[in-house]
Amino acid sequence: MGDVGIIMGSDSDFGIMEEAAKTLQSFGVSYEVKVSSAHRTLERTLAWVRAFEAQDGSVIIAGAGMAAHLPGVIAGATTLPVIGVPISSGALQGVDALYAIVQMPSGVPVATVAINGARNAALLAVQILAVGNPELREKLTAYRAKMAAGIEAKDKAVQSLKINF
Ligand code: RP5
Repeated sequence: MGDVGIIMGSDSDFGIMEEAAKTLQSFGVSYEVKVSSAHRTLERTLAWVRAFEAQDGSVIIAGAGMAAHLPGVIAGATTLPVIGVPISSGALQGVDALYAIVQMPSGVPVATVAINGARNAALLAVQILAVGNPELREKLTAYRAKMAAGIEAKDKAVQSLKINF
């Protein structure tokens, strides 16, 4: 049980989706992980959504590859925010999943991140949870500051090469 539900269509998605779990962990956000498919186990997937709502979960991250209807099906079953992660798999390497997830018809949105963008999905989930949670907001501010410091260090390293650009 957790604030964020991470669901994926197959265990073959886990290598990408575990980045979302690791990111949530680094912010101290609770989460649960589920493998369930929209087309192979539809009723089981809907039962999970109902259980997640019943235990007061707040945000769902749904990853799927190929036809990738899992995030849209889940979004149709709940008013909780759903973030979709297109997974690169199959002949089209995630472009199919990206189009399927991002092109939700008007009325039922899925916030879509980049192909394999599980880390950004988790960061967006943290940002949603941080609305009205000053402690989490502070952690996000510190995270951004650390990232900015990293860029400055990288710039310094490139400048020290003394190459004439
Ligand atoms: C989708 O089909 C899953 O999300 C996965 O990305 C893809 C392939 O699934 P497997 O055949 O590896 O189980 O439903």
